[in-house]
Order: sequence, then structure tokens, then C-alpha cells
Amino acid sequence: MAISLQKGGRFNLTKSEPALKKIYIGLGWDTQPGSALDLDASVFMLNTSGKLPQDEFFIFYNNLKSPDGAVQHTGDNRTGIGEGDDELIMAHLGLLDDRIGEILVTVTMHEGVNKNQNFGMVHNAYIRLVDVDSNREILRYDLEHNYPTATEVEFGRLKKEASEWHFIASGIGTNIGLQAYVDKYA
Ligand SMILES: [Ca+2]
Ligand SMILES: [Ca+2]
Repeated sequence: MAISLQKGGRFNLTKSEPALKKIYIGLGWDTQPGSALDLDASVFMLNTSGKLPQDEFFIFYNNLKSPDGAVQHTGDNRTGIGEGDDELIMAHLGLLDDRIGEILVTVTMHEGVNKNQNFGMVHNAYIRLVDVDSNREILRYDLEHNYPTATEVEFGRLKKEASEWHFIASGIGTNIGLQAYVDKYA
């Protein structure tokens, strides 16, 4: 049975899953019947100062793979229609560049500000972590909090502390737009 986390919850991956090497990060969401929303998963791979070591460590639909080969985005979903994972990210902990101490997983609403869309229109949003080798779900965080003004939401982050990887169910919504969001970590 997978662990279910609440907003702000933490899980020590290294301690609980010592054999874990490859993680499949599944992100899902649904919209109102009949309305398609294009949500985009992005990953910020940060150093211990909380910055991207170089721009290419920002992984999104136009830069699908990190320079170290550790993180790969499997592609863009334009509608969110259907059950199950809408966008997927693969993370191979063993391949990570030594400088990386934090991996943020954020979902942004494509042109949300221009289209007057926000996360209040999104339902059943979740992030889940699956052990690729055993195909077993390790944990899941359902974002039950409502985000009526947010155009981007950090779903969760992996953080290395004293050589151990932790998952944090952050669930932080903002409405600054993707460019401003990227600028914060550049
Ligand atoms: Ca998308
Ligand atoms: Ca969906």
C-alpha cells in the first residue's frame, strides 16, 4: 500500500526505499467536462544554493532531458482528459550531477494568465512516485487544497539532506507566470 501524503508532508525516500534508483513521477489532473486545459509539468534541478547550475537543468516540454541524463520528461499532454497520469517524468537518482541537491516538480497552466485560467478549474490533481524497477507506487499526494488564483503550482520536491533524499508534498500555488518563476531560479 502506497503512502498517502497531505500538504506539507515529508517522506524519507532513502531510509524507506534504500534500493530505489529510478523513479517515475506521475502527474495527473482533470478539468470540467467539455473544457480542455493545457497544463505543463516542469522540473527545476537546483544546486544547494537553490539555483539552476545552468539553464539546461530546467526541464520542460522544449527541453526534455537534463544534461546529466538523469531526468527526462516524456512529453506534452494538451488536454488532461482521461484518468491516470497526464504527464510523466523519469528520474534516475544514480545519474544525477553532483551539484544537484533539489528537484522541484511544478505544473504550470499554459498561457494561463492570457487565457484567464487558473487552478481553481482543475480537479483531482496529484503527484505520485513509482519505483520503476518494481513498478510499485511508493507514495502519492492528492492536492486537495483549492488554488483559485494560481497559474502555477509546485506539486512536490525531492530534497537531499545529509545524503538522504526526501520527498516533500509542497503544494505551493503562485500566479507570477512561468517566466518569472524561471527567473527566480536562474
Ligand atoms: Ca501540457
Ligand atoms: Ca486527467
